[in-house]
Amino acid sequence: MLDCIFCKIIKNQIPSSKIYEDEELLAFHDIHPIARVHFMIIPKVHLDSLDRCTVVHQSLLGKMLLLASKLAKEQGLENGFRTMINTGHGGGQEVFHLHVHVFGGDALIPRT
Ligand code: DGP
Repeated sequence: MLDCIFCKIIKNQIPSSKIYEDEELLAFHDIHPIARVHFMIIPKVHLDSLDRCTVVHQSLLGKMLLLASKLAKEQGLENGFRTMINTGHGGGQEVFHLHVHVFGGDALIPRT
């Protein structure tokens, strides 16, 4: 996707603070953190959102979640963390390239 900001991050066309990279996934810090530690995990293949995923993406989605747990600990979130996948305009999604937010390290806003 030519005009996708996360695709540009993958291609190193715009800078980011990367914490992990393999053939399928990339993780980097959120430019607008909402907690002391806040990073995102994205697939290198462009998928607009979770809504675009099908059964063929099952393994990829599983890898994203397992990586969330591994990286959270590496980033110092031994006591736990929160994950969030905003999906679609109604779900508050701003960047239409699938991403899992992982954040924590402060007192998080209580869920109501
Ligand atoms: P969402 O609302 O779930 O689509 O959140 C998108 C997040 O992406 C938002 O928290 C800010 C972050 N973001 C947007 N542009 C950039 C960027 O160029 N670099 C980085 N590191 N994060 C970005």
